[in-house]
Amino acid sequence: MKYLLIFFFAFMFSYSRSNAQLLEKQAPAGFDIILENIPHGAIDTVSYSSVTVGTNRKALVYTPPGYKKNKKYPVLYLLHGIGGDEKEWFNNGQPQIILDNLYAQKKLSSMIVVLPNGRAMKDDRAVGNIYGPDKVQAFANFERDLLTDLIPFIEKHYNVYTDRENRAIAGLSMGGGQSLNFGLGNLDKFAWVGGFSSAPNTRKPEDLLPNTEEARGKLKLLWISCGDSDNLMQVSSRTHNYLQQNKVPHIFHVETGGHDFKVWKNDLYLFSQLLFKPVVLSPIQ
Ligand code: FER
Repeated sequence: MKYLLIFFFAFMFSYSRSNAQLLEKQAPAGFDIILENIPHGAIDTVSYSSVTVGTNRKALVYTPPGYKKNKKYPVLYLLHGIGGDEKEWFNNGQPQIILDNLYAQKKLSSMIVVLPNGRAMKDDRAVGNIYGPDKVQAFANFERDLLTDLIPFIEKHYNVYTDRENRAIAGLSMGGGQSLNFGLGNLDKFAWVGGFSSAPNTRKPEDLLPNTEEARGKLKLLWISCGDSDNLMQVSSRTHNYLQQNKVPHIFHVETGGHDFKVWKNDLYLFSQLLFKPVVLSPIQ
């Protein structure tokens, strides 16, 4: 009888834990507060030669707590919005705090996170008219810079896996549109794709994913999220509707909030925990 009870409680404990993970929608209080008594990752600034742009370009690289040069890591490329640059996530979202805290709770697979500058033009700072056509075009041009300049640089200088199943791309707003366009447009390069509050640079669903059959077979995770009071919700909802109609497994996560870092930090908290793990997605959500 005693053993039966122990077994029963052990079962209930593991059952509620696994369900809690699936049902979690909001990061707990303190998820983004720095803790002194846990191990911390490190942030480097790197500079790579971009043949695409014809300049040396900067990116930030976060290596996890306990990072070892002789261990191999998967990589998440995490992209900023229209008013940002390679420091936007770092300055406003402090992903290193969120991720350090998740590592301390053993909730993350070890990964390297690269924060690029997604405005691929000679002067890539967010100055002047940030909505100008040359700047918006530069966000599209970043696809080539990423694939042919930045990714090879990272793979040369860090001990990382180079197959699609060990490469993820996600971003906020303009970076969300880039992540969906580049990720779904290059399924041979990315298996994990996330768009947070994706902007109108996101391709129309039929152009974004003409081959839904291929996506069904190749995607490990497709995450679409947006704040419920964000004016850009229509971009995410039309993508979600198309994916649903075409039975492409994905997560559509509606956040409470607008177009801001409160939402994007929560997205990072939830999305990062799914990466580089066996993910069970129900066929339609
Ligand atoms: C637009 C509205 C918003 C647009 C881009 C954005 C290119 C991007 C917002 C952001 O990155 O925060 O019409 O067009």
